[in-house]
Amino acid sequence: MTVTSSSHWGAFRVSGAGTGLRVEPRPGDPDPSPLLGNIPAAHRHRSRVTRPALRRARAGRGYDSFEEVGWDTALDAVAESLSSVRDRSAIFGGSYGWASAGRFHHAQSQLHRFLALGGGYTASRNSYSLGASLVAFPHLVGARGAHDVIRAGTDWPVIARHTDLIVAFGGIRTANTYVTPGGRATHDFRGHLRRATARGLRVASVSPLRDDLSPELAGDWLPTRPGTDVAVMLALIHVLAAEGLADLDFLRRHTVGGDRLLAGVRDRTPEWAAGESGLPAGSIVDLAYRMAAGRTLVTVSWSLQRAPHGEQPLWAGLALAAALGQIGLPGGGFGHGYGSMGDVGGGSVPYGLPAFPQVRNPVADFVPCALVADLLLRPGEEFDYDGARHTFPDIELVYWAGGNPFHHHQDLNRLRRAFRRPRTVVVHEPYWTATARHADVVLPVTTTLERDDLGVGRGDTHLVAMRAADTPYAEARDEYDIFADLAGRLGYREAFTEGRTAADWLRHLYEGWRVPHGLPGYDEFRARGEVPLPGRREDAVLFAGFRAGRPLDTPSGRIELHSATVAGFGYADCPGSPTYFPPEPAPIVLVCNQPATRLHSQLDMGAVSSASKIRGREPLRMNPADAAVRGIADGDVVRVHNDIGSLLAGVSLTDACMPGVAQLSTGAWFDPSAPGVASCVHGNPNVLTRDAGTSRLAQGCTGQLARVEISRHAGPVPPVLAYEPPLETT
Ligand SMILES: Nc1nc2c(c(=O)[nH]1)N[C@H]1C(S)=C(S)[C@@H](COP(=O)(O)OP(=O)(O)OC[C@H]3O[C@@H](n4cnc5c(=O)[nH]c(N)nc54)[C@H](O)[C@@H]3O)O[C@H]1N2
Ligand SMILES: Nc1nc2c(c(=O)[nH]1)N[C@H]1C(S)=C(S)[C@@H](COP(=O)(O)OP(=O)(O)OC[C@H]3O[C@@H](n4cnc5c(=O)[nH]c(N)nc54)[C@H](O)[C@@H]3O)O[C@H]1N2
Ligand SMILES: [Mo]
Repeated sequence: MTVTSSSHWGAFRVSGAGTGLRVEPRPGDPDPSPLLGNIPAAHRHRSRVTRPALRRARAGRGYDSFEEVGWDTALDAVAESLSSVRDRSAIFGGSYGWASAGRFHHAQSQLHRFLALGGGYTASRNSYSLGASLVAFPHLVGARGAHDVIRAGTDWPVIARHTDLIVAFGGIRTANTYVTPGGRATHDFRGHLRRATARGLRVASVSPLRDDLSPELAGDWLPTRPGTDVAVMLALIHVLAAEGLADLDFLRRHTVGGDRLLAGVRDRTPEWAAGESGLPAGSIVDLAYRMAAGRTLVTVSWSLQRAPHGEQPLWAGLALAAALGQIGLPGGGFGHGYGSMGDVGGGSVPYGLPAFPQVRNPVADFVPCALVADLLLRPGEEFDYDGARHTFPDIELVYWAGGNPFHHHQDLNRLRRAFRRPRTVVVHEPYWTATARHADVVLPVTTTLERDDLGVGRGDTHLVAMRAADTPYAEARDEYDIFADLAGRLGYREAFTEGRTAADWLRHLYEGWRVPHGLPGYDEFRARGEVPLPGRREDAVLFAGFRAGRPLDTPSGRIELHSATVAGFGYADCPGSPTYFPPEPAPIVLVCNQPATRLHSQLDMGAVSSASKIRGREPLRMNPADAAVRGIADGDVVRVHNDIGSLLAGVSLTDACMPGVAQLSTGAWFDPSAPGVASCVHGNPNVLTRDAGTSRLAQGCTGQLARVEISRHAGPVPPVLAYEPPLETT
């Protein structure tokens, strides 16, 4: 039997079962993701959690082995821990992470509904993806404008028709665009790029890596030191102003702070920016002229804001687009994240999608998600966030379902210390991830291949009827059934389930949603396997309404190139106008970008991810000149280290990395099994990243860059043990 399923990297078809499971792309997908190749080997991999497991308390959380128990024993233990917490703010249920595609069995939605109905929990806000953007943009362009910049930017077909030049800070990386939260049935991204290129679009890719510019695009690589984009942006504005190319009328009518901006860039010369960025002054001058000569889109990738002072490249990029005066014109102006995610510029439908209903969380306490270690280590202390001071609650119980903080957070050794603090840590996982290893109770959950669901992502073209392809692995259960049983033990099963099984909910959610869209009934939808979403549009032009006279919802109604509100917060690390903060010098800047071979840490044991490893380690790319002076040869195992931690990786030499820059993607499963050799012997870069927020304004994640030294690893190379379940052997 062949069934339809979906993932964050796209819809697909499954046949066979067990170790004979086969995956094929969805027939209608013109450009399916290579990541589908990770699914079969991961399905019944030995790293799956087979039975509920309790930590044998000996050396401490993250160091101990586990004992398998029955479901009743495990659920009794979780229910007992939940009912013994002092007050509900002592439960941290932020549980950040991507989990899997599927609108109903979405782990966060399941957990948050369960915890909220039980009395609430300390939540987390924003995302690792857009920590600075989600807080900064509302000040710059208003809350509605921020939504439009982040979720409803100019669509690709408009760019393909109108844009002459994209100035892409952080490039346009095709590998990232296969991914959209919830998935995407139709990957049309590269098609848009080819059509745009054929019409004459050119891209200036300002980036430390040559291959951040997709091969489908024509243009130039402008190699730039990481963290120096704001210097280049300010110098471009300097040239526009000095050469009479700036649109003073646009600045006057549509912004506040235009005069201050132009005064502030007087000494931001191309020569000055060249010293900061490594980009020759002549290239900056030339680029400014090209920008003014046609329809130009300035885009800033999400990666730029995942760094110290990540608010600034957003603000300076917006200021650059404003100085050019094309904001609101088709294919011109400003954009955010073209090449970061598949839904950016990827169209939209004017209505909501079916989802498991949520209830209000009665607890008001929260942290920005990237402050998780501070939350656990600093109870009762205060933190700054977006103009206010808040207090870290005292967390007794951490409940995580659908995320891997020991993949995603910075300074993993510090996170290990933080995870030792609470009384109880409960983790739901299909796999023995590093996070599961840092729990007291691990509950095995099904994967999407083992349950029915509704599959659809932001900006998607179809709603997919996801069907179970196989039985649940060993004793794994659906999150829904786990939470229903826990709610039963705690006296609120009926409130959680509303008397429905998972199958009842799927029918109910679909039926309650489909009628106004003229879609077939549930049984026919399931039989067909998918339905197209009616009313899709792909003609959005960001800020067209604003240019035509509709004010933004900022205090001034205009784009705030100077924000009195932000200035009023008095943050030295985020003043009231775009400001250049020079990055700290380092022997090598390590770019810790998204892996092209998997989604984050998911399915790292799959075929595509495994094939990329070098001597069993995550590949690190570096420039041959940097390698030569360090006596490093292609294929060597290297030790990457700084004052925060160290790791082993396998080296690939390439001039796609500019000198002084190396690249090591995130997501190799954290392996601290040989601490005498390195903090991680597998190559997870988060043992090297500093655990600090972008600024007091947004407190966003800063994991994109690390400052490191690299040397050849001379000693024996320890085995990677990250996939071996930490079970008690008796
Ligand atoms: N250094 C550095 N670090 C970064 C970044 C960076 O640029 N540099 N990027 C950051 C960004 S943008 C992000 S979004 C984060 C991503 O961080 P995460 O979203 O935490 O990473 P994932 O590997 O997707 O983790 C999802 C986990 O959910 C599990 N899972 C899958 N399906 C289910 C399910 O149905 N139920 C349950 N309970 N679990 C399930 C998977 O096995 C996996 O362990 O990483 C961040 N970390
Ligand atoms: N295949 C795959 N796709 C994914 C994901 C995945 O895990 N795998 N994750 C998804 C998620 S959750 C997110 S949030 C998005 C993230 O989307 P992004 O944050 O945009 O993606 P990254 O790949 O981390 O970074 C893109 C590029 O930015 C460049 N860069 C880094 N620092 C600087 C800098 O200071 N200046 C300049 N000019 N360039 C810099 C790097 O060279 C890097 O290759 O990707 C999504 N897409
Ligand atoms: Mo992300």
